[in-house]
Amino acid sequence: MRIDILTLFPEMFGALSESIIGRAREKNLIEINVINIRDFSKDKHKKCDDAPFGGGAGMVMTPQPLFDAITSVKTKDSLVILTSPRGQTFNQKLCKELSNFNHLIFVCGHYEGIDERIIELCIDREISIGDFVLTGGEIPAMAMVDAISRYVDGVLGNGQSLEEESFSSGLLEYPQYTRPAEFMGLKVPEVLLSGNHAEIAKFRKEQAEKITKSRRPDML
Ligand code: 4FV
Repeated sequence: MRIDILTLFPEMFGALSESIIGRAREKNLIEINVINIRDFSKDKHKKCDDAPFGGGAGMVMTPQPLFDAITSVKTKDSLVILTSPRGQTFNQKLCKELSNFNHLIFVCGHYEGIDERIIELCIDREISIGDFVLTGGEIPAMAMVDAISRYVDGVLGNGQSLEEESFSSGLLEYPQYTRPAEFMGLKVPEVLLSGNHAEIAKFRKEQAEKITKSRRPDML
């Protein structure tokens, strides 16, 4: 899978060079390119934003640098995504759908957003990470790229299941424990030390159902 991320703040994406995603990039399981929209500005001062027509607070990203940056990477197989509070809410189902595309282009708005004509001309999907407003679309793009990359073969270590985890199984995830078997007087549930896989699976399903019922009854 190839992912191109268009942003005015490339340095924000250092997190995608660390840990699981970083290793997946090193192994060429996923290609992630971070592209600076400012490099495409034809303004003599490399300006990429301007005051909104009609007045109002803040600045809007100008269309020319965005259009040329998107056009520089877009192919017939690309899906162009704008991260935006106006968009469809991102969730595990949408995540899995997006992981089936060969080429994703994330456009990160900043300030008050981007010129609407870019949405009309270039954007295929507007996607939101939730009903709140951030200063930029970079963190939403990072979150989506992280979640989507987990679906690419080989990115998660052997044995890690995409099916058992929260939202994929239809339930919130059961509690996890590791060494030591007792910590600050709190013991790991005995069944998890029993080696009885059927009992362990039963225990975990019961725990997942209990947590989901109390915290997210809407999921049941
Ligand atoms: C956002 C969200 C978000 C709005 C204006 C970027 C900001 C600024 N993106 N899910 N919630 N974006 O708040 O995706 O341009």
